Amino acid sequence: MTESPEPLRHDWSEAEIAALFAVPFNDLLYRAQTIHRAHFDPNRVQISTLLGIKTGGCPEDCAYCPQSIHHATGVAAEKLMEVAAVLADAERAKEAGASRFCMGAAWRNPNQRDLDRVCEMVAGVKALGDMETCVTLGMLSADQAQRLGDAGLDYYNHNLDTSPEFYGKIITTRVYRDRLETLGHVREAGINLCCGGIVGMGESRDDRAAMLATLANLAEHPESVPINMLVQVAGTPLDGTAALDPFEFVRTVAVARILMPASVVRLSAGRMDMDDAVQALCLFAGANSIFCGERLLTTPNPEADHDRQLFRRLGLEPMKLAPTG
Ligand code: SAM
Ligand code: DTB
Ligand code: SF4
Repeated sequence: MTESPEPLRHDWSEAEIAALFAVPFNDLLYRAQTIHRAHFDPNRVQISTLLGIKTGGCPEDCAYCPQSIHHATGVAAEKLMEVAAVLADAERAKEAGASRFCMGAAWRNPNQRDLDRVCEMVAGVKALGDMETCVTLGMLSADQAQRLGDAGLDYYNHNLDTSPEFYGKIITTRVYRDRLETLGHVREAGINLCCGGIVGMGESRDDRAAMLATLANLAEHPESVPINMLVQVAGTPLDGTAALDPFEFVRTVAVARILMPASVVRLSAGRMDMDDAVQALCLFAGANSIFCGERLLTTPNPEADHDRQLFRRLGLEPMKLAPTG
């Protein structure tokens, strides 16, 4: 914490953000790291663990997603997991050092019966102690968001994924406004927002800038901003998309850090396709959260042991939860 933080801004223009993307790499990273240090301990990284509690069979047609019924990816449609099995997994995550347990369901939106069970899961994970909860279930009504809040949910993940302009090229079964509406319901319920997107889907730099502008210009910045690198899965329409220059990914992280200085930025999906040096650059550029554990929802993630070694080599420590009560 080296200098006093400037006030958070919510009036970024796309041109200003495009100009940031164009800054020489070293200057951009220096600026991002300087801002990062004003808000966070630069050597602490938050660790989340992810579990798919309901996998496959999703009616939405997101072009990147292996869980959509519209794409033949070989991911089988499963039923919502039992509460006890989820809690056993959460216990393991806690022992492995996770400070947040994230549960994802391949739904367009939850029905009331399923939501009851997810609320039980949230309450059960909270009762283990020392771990925050996050769920991502698709669209929510105001009432559903409230019920999750009442169950003690800490974070709701709902990504904008890309720019408003590019959105229709990636998803046709819902519109950008639907996402923004759910984000509003989550906010009204007093739940922290985890909201970011995916890069490497064939979008332009302007699209990346426009997505970050939308996030940064929300009335309040999302507390958590996952930046995913597309994980290409055979059978999805985006399989075979030209790979993004890894330095452009690092730039996206740096710009997110500059625009949303007090938010935790997550180096999210896609680490299997990044070497350790690129990940280290992302962590220098302002990313301070990762998913640990060898599986994301349906695709592989680095082995826990590999991440432990990476932390050791970089002198990083897991971020501790703020004391409650
Ligand atoms: N069905 C809910 C929804 O879409 O809101 C929740 C689960 S969905 C799998 C959560 C997020 O995972 C998506 O918004 C997207 O950002 C990310 N995701 C899905 N497939 C991905 C992939 N192949 N590569 C990178 N991120 C992906
Ligand atoms: C997010 O932004 N990334 C996570 C989480 N939110 C739910 C999901 C990544 C999924 C990657 C593809 C898969 O494993 O199926
Ligand atoms: Fe369904 Fe979510 Fe996958 Fe889209 S990203 S197909 S909504 S599981």
